[in-house]
Amino acid sequence: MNELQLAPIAASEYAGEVDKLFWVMNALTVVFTIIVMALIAFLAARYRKGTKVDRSNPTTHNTLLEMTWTLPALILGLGVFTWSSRLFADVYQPPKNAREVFVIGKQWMWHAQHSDGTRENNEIHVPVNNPVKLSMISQDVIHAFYVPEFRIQRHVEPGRYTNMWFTPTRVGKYRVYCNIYCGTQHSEMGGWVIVQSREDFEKWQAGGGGRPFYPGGISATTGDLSLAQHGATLFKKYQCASCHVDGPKASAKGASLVGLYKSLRQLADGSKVVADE
Ligand SMILES: [Cu+2]
Repeated sequence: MNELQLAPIAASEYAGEVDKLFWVMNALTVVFTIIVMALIAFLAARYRKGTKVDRSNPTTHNTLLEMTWTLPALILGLGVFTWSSRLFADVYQPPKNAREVFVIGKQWMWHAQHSDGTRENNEIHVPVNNPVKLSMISQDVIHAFYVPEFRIQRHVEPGRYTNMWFTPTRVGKYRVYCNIYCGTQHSEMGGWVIVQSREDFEKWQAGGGGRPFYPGGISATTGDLSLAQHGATLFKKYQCASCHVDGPKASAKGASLVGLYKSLRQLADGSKVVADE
């Protein structure tokens, strides 16, 4: 890899968009810095003490000049604001066809589970050119999942799911960093996103994927069940069905949970929310 490169390679669709914004903002900054510096130098030289210039009747106001520098600056500023806030919002709105991967952060490792039940530690295998949605939660303190080549980062918090997504565009291995200080071995809390061609990914999946040994913790109980199957086990174990009955016998004790996930529900105050993760 080129030692002198200014930024890591762009390996996701989002990375390309972030880089465009980054370079445009840099270019604008450089252009305006040059204009201001040149004017300072020119005016300082022209009006320095002792030079023979007309100092009578100095200009105090010039509307045209003021508009010429404030209006374009306002438009450019609002343009950059709109552009960047769109990008910012975009990373939290995964497309419907995204592959979902659940990520658990804990001191000091990343644990991933694919929706088919395949599990991995400190590695996430994904196929190239396919959007991937990460649903993340922490088992202990606040962590942050960061992949520089994808230009994405988000906090991973205990007791609350956070999401983000990316579409990898290049086959390769990309480092995952924990990007918020989370304890003694924070700097060792890393991993890899392994982007494979579709064929290689299918081979990897067919071969059973990761399924690593996992010492203790949340997923030790899940075996090779998918999250939905694991949920069904819990539903039976805690006898949720004694209140949350489905069908004609539905009692007033608890609402039916059939089809709950991703449906629109009305809350007691009348507002409506999607029952998500
Ligand atoms: Cu961490």
